[in-house]
Formats: sequence, C-alpha cells, structure tokens
Amino acid sequence: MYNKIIGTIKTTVIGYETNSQLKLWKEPIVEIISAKDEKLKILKEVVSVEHFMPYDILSDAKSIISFFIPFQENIIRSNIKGIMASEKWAIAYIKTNDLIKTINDDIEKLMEQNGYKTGKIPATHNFDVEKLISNWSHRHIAYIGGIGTFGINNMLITKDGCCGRFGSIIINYELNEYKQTNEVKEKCLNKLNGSCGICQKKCIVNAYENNKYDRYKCYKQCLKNAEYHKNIGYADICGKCLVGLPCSIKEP
Ligand code: B12
Ligand code: SF4
Ligand code: SF4
Repeated sequence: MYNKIIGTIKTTVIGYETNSQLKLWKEPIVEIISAKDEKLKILKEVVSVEHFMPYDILSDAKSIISFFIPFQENIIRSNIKGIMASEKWAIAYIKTNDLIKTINDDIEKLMEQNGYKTGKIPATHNFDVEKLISNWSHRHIAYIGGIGTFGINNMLITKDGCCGRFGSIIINYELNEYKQTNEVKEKCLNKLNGSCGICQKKCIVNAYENNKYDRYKCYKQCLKNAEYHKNIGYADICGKCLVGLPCSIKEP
C-alpha cells in the first residue's frame, strides 16, 4: 500500500502537468506519521488548543501522509523583484492548491478501492480569518514527520528548500513506513549559528519587526496581491520573504 500511495502522489503530479501543460513542480517529498505518534501532542501547545488530532478528522485514523511539493526554480526566481507577487508565483499558488485537492481525491479513490477511508484537508483557506490560525497546520505535521525544520520566517525548510506547498491526508490503514525523526538537523542558518537573517529583511511591510511576526500586517499584503491578481483567480499571496534565500530551493 505504501508504494501505491507514493506512486499515486507522483503520478498525479505528472498527470496534472501533462494535462495543464504547466511545468511548475519538482518531485514531491512524502513521509508517513502514525496517528498515535506522541509528538502530535505538540500541536495543541505550539499551534493552538483548538488544533485537531487525527481522530477529530477520521474517527479510526491510523496514519497521516504528509507531503511537500517543491516549486521549480523559475517560479521562485520570478518572485524576487518588485513589491507585488509575480504572476508565476500567483499561478503556482492557485494550481498547487488545486493539485493538492486532486492528490487527495486520488488517494481517497485508491483507499476506497481497497476498502479503506480517508480524511481530506484542503491546502489552505482552512483558517479562522479573525485569528489567522488554522485548526490543521500542514507544516507542523510535516515537521513531526521529519520533512524539515522551521526558519525564522516561519517557513518549514525541507531538503528541497522552503518554496513549495504542503499537504496532509489521514487514512484508516496502518502504514508502518515511519521515518526516524529524532535526528532531523536544524536547517535555518540563523538558528544554527546566527549567520543569516536575510529573509526577515526582505519583508516589504516590515512584518518581522523586533523578530516578532505580525500575521495581520502580512495578511493585509496578501490581500493586496489577491486584488492585484484577481484576473487569474484568488491568490492571497506574497512570498517575498521566501525567495532569493540560501534556503529557498535547497537545504542551506
Ligand atoms: C493561516 C495561514 C496564513 C496566514 C497566517 C500566517 C501565519 N504564519 O500564521 C496568512 C494568510 C497571513 C499566511 C501568509 C503566508 N502563507 Co500561509 N498559511 C496559513 C495556513 C492556512 C495555516 C497556518 C497556521 O495556522 N499556522 C499556525 C501558526 C500558529 O503557526 P505558524 O505561523 O506556522 O508559526 C509557527 C512556526 O513559526 C513555529 N516554529 C518556529 N520555530 C519552531 C521550532 C519548533 C521546534 C516548532 C515545533 C515550531 C516552530 O512556531 C509557530 C507557532 O507554532 C497554512 C496552511 C495550513 N492549513 O497548514 C498556510 C501556509 C502556512 N502558508 C504558506 C505560505 C507559503 C504563506 C505565504 C508565503 C504566502 C504565499 N503563499 O505567498 C505567507 C507567509 C507568511 C509567514 N511568513 O508566515 C505555506 C507555508 C510553506 C512553508 N514552506 O512553510 C502553508 C503551509 C500553505 C501550504 N499548504 O503549503 N498564511
Ligand atoms: S534566509 Fe537564512 S535566516 Fe531566513 S530562514 Fe533561511 S536560513 Fe534561516
Ligand atoms: S509573505 Fe510578504 S508580507 Fe508576509 S511576511 Fe513575507 S514578505 Fe512580509
């Protein structure tokens, strides 16, 4: 089943690219987490007490499939210049959210064919617009799965950098292919030895003043971009503090 799941994720990405004639992504990174993993308890502490546990989404949850879909370099480079997010970044956002929905649907089909159930979660827009916090944080799930560590711009940095999008899906099938997460090494240079910090300086609205992230300032800028790019769909984005960094496309 593990190989079938990995195969489904990879072929869905390739199929989507072929059908849409877009070349936006690199190969996905996938890890499995047990629904019983003790580390899931940190979600209530570091995200919010309202953060769901896998059982809140699927009552007999057994495993969580966590994945990261890295962007191609040209998408990342396109967003370096200017105040507003690039059109390529906006398209990548809209299409990757849709791709993640397709991946979730394809995994659901696979599980149903084998007599199992899934709990699906959208890539984004599953957040409280007042608090700007979600009750299911894909990147904290990926962190628990050992996919990456958090940079000082909040981004989870993976072996293929931080520019891309995360998804996670819950199934009531016990997969035992867990990564040994205890040895995940710190990827942010500033956290390692204070030698970087360029991401925070890139913020065009100063949302990291005094090293404290202001999610409301950031959201205002994301909404400006949504208005700016409204001809191509809904893109409440920015990402200026993610691009042109030592951790954008690879582990620094
Ligand atoms: C709500 C939300 C927003 C809000 C609020 C952002 C925020 N930081 O809270 C708004 C609309 C402003 C926003 C903006 C953006 N977002 Co947004 N957003 C989300 C959403 C829906 C939920 C995030 C959430 O609730 N976080 C909870 C809060 C409390 O945690 P946090 O912000 O992640 O901060 C934590 C880390 O800093 C962490 N941390 C730091 N160091 C350490 C160390 C350890 C050991 C641990 C455990 C934790 C930790 O501690 C904080 C609290 O736990 C997720 C999708 C999802 N459902 O997961 C996408 C998501 C986080 N967004 C994403 C992106 C890319 C963006 C933007 C760049 C916009 C864009 N696409 O161009 C900006 C970047 C803002 C920023 N610098 O954080 C990606 C992140 C990809 C990545 N590599 O990490 C996500 C995961 C979407 C996805 N499906 O991929 N977003
Ligand atoms: S740019 Fe530097 S300081 Fe910022 S998250 Fe990446 S490695 Fe860390
Ligand atoms: S996404 Fe844009 S507005 Fe938000 S913190 Fe990064 S640079 Fe600032």
